[in-house]
Amino acid sequence: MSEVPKITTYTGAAGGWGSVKSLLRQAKENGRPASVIRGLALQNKPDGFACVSCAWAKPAKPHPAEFCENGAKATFWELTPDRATPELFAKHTVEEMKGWDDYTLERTGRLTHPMRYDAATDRYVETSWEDAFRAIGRELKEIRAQDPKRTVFYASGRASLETSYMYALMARLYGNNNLPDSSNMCHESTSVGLAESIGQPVGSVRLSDFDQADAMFFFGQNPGSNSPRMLHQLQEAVQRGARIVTFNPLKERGLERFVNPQSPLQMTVEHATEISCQYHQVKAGGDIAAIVGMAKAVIEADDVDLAKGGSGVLDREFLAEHTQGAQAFIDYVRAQEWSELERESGLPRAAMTEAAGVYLTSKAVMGIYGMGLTQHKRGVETVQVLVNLLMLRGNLGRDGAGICPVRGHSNVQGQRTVGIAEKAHLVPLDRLAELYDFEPPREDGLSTVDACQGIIDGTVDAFIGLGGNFLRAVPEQRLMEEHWPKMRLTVQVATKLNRGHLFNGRVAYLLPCLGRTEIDRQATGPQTVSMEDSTSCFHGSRGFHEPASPHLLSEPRIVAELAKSCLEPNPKVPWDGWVANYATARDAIEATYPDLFKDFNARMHTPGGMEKPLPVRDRIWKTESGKAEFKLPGALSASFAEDGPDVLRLMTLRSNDQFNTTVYGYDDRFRGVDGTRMVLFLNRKEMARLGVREAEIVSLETVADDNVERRLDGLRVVPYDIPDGCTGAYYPEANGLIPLWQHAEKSKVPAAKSVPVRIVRSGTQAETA
Ligand SMILES: Nc1nc2c(c(=O)[nH]1)N[C@H]1C(S)=C(S)[C@@H](COP(=O)(O)OP(=O)(O)OC[C@H]3O[C@@H](n4cnc5c(=O)[nH]c(N)nc54)[C@H](O)[C@@H]3O)O[C@H]1N2
Ligand SMILES: Nc1nc2c(c(=O)[nH]1)N[C@H]1C(S)=C(S)[C@@H](COP(=O)(O)OP(=O)(O)OC[C@H]3O[C@@H](n4cnc5c(=O)[nH]c(N)nc54)[C@H](O)[C@@H]3O)O[C@H]1N2
Ligand SMILES: [Mo]
Repeated sequence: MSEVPKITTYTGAAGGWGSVKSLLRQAKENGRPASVIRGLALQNKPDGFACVSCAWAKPAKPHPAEFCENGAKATFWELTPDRATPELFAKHTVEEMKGWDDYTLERTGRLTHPMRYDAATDRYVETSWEDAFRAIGRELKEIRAQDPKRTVFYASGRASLETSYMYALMARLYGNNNLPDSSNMCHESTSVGLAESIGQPVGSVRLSDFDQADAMFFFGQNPGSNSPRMLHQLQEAVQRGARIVTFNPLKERGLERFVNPQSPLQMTVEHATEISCQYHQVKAGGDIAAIVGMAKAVIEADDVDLAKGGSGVLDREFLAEHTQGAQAFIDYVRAQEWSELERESGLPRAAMTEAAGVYLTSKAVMGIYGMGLTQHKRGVETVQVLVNLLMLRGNLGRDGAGICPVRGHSNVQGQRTVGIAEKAHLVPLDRLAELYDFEPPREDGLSTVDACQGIIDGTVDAFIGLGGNFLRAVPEQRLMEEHWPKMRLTVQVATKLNRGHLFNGRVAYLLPCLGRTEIDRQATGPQTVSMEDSTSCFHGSRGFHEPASPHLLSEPRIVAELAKSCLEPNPKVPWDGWVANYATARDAIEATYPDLFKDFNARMHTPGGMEKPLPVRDRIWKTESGKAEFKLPGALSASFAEDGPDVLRLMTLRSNDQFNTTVYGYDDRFRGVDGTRMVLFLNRKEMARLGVREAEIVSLETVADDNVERRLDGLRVVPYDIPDGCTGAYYPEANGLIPLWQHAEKSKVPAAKSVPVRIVRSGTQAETA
């Protein structure tokens, strides 16, 4: 962090030379360009490795360099020359390291040795793998003997299909479905919402649809930072005449204009493509109202057309043959007053009508969305209302049309596909019972929010983390950190040190693993792993770099050793065989899910990916009614916040220089914030109304009457183009402000995008640059 932060206005496009400069800065800090640059050439190639950053689709005909600024940063970050060695841990107590920020913790480099937490000295000390697995196994067995439901098996969305399959099976053999994953904080609103509405828990579009769409509606997703390779598809679409309409409280640069760093011509003249033809700064939590407003304009247009003797603008054939509940939705929409829709969305009627105009004049329409829709009280309903809008004109199961949730972690969708799920009905338990000759637990397990509650209540005794930074990513940080150490056992499988590793159960281990970019050698030679992208295509991935330390084990090996340490041997479960040859683990996946993974080993390196069947593409609806279902929202506001004179809706945001809790640096280029992450965005009108000055240092307090204090100090006020009544701060710094119970009603995704807060003034002024 620099001494004096720089706050400016960024005028450039996304991509372009800014992107190249940022990359070079990372490369320099990384100090190892040759081996890493060799790696970048292999990124997202059919014979290379799947990027460890986002889950965006990987085209069959990749660019020579099929990576983006942030994907390259992720590779650099994993292949850093720095090492967090036992010597580092000998020098610093864990208490001391709690004073380091997220950037400094990960900047210590790759973990090199298995470490045990020693409470007497408050230090991590080196241990051997044998001792670690023996001690962990002892604890896990004892807890299991008392009650297997008191252990939680968390997964961040990065682990491969092979690892994930083994991990989920381990939990079920152990005796629970306690398999929360990062998806519980992310696109669970998608998994629940789409499954109910269209009978498929994932999106319906493939990459090829981007060549055929006439219009794309973007809600609450920021491709410029979070899925930059997607900007290529958007740019190409715009260049051939497709229209993009964006709904986002913030003017995100990637959705405004883009210069493709892969195009020499565009780079020479810095010729930017305007991405969105309309940009609507909807209020946080205002999307249900905005979408209903569009639907209202569509229905009004339909009325007009019918009155003129036309056949209407709705796809009546589709509605009749394929859907249920259309009339109820149309009646609902008619009943909503424009004034209410304007108030709840924060948009004028003309904006909603104009957006509807694009919808009505497009044959193939896509609805694309991210955390701006899913992380709200009514996140599930918001997703479903977007589906309703698409269905009015038959925009499902048609080329160039469909629903497109942009998934986060590189294999988060795949983890669900192969059994990491706390909901028992999502898993073929009978098949597992038959294959492995055991009685799987049938009761639902703990989601992320449930696991947090269990940790606070003391009903969870053990936490196993397969990657991630659970304590930092979840809400209610203060209480979580306070109660976490009461657990009997905590185990973290990780590549780098993070804050979550500094809070430990009575027995605690930090187990270092290989990253996906590294060569994974097992008994039968170097191994490949596989992932599933946002468009439901599976990809093989081969590491290319020498491991960061000779002591690292692969994730499949660690999972297998954990399983063997606490479970009785089962001749049907060849843990060691799967580790010796991951292809045999893929055979097991295929045997469990024959319809999804037919000829998996033979097809996993298909250019563009091996397609998982998506029934919605063929207009097959695996819902209860056998039809696509219109669902009605419980209210027009998606937010917990009840508007009051001093209540603001806080959005917790990602910068362009982070991957979740991993902070690469302090430069949020597109938003003009450099050198600090402790900022609070407010528009000038609100600043005047609330009486706060530019660069004033303020605190935030959550507005909730549950007698829990939630406060964040030291935020610097930054004037910003953001709707009235809304404010923004960075995730994960602001996570302590989110009450655990403020989650999406139906999916339990923490409501991180409109936390009700108020500003508390202390009268301090920051230094300005
Ligand atoms: N470089 C990088 N890439 C990433 C990640 C990362 O941290 N860094 N994270 C990965 C993960 S796990 C995920 S889930 C994805 C996340 O990627 P996104 O889904 O893009 O998530 P966010 O950046 O949290 O928020 C998205 C947008 O929602 C807007 N927004 C906030 N509230 C609302 C609202 O109420 N309505 C609307 N319409 N918009 C709103 C914000 O202004 C922001 O532009 O990216 C993945 N890729
Ligand atoms: N306020 C707020 N909170 C949020 C969000 C938000 O928008 N706002 N977003 C939510 C979302 S969408 C998500 S997905 C979660 C993310 O939650 P998590 O997935 O739990 O967190 P990450 O920050 O992605 O985890 C980073 C850590 O993963 C470890 N790691 C990296 N690579 C590997 C690997 O290959 N193997 C293993 N074993 N470990 C590895 C490293 O130690 C690194 O420190 O956060 C959620 N929390
Ligand atoms: Mo995510």
